[in-house]
Amino acid sequence: MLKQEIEDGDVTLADPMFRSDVLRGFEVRPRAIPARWFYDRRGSELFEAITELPEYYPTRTETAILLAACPEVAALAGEGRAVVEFGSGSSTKTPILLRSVKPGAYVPIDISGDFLRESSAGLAAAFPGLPVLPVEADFLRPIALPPQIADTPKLGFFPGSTIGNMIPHSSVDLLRAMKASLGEGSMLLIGMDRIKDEQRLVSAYDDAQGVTAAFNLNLLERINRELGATIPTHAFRHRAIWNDDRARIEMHLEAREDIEFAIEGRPFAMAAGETIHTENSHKYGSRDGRILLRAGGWTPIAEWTDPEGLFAVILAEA
Ligand code: AVI
Repeated sequence: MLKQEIEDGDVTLADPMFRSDVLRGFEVRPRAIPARWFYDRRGSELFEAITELPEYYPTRTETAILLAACPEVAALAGEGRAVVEFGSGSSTKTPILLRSVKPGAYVPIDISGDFLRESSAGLAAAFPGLPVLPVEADFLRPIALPPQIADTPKLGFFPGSTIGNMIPHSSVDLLRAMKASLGEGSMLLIGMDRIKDEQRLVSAYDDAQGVTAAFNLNLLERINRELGATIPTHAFRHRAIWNDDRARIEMHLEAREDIEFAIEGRPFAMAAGETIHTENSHKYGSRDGRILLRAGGWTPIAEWTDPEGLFAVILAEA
């Protein structure tokens, strides 16, 4: 039986997908749990804190690129497109785009109804008169968009280098699904983090204040909270490593000592030094992003980067 989670006075059952991903994640070798499970309320708050860390350059760098590039995006895309954002609208980046492109509608898509309602309400208040049409869905698959925008050309928006959290095979599938959702004549504005020196990359994912460590360890706390597990979280440490062969930062949780614990009464053991792989964050060389887009069925038409070449924003057409 699933353990009941009590939060803010609400009683909710643990997500069955979370449960099966966690149990499987501890059974397989190497152990691995999908990064999407980081984002409970606490995890989302910690991620927000990460975006403000001095070491975490992607958010502020992409924001600066968008501020400079959006007037050009508007000139290339033309007015009146429906802006379709994949993932709940970020408080700072989305308004930059919406102010420039003068959209006919804004369609945020997110699997979490809570984030969707919060971001939609905020954007609707900031842009009076703009139709905001939220869609609660998993954007990894093609989505039926609201009928009100059936005849409106679309501009997809996928900032943050979130694509980097997918392995290449899945990221190509995602780009194809986006093209199927947005339709012919659509455009896509996407952020991709660049390959850079290893020390800079590693410190962005292993910051001095330990916020990223807390974000990673919160996954274990979430498993304890929601699945009634007995994982001794203090017996784990956060690891961020650059995997050069695969061009990605990997996050792992490493057991500091031999441990035994239970998840829903099922016994598990880990020896000191064994790890759980919790996230991949792929980085792209100067041409890689455009190759990836072409593999996913998109034709890149413009690309912007910051003076240091840390991050890129690419505009592509279907
Ligand atoms: C959401 N995603 C793009 C972040 C990244 O940089 O891969 C998640 C993250 N993980 C640790 N720090 C940030």
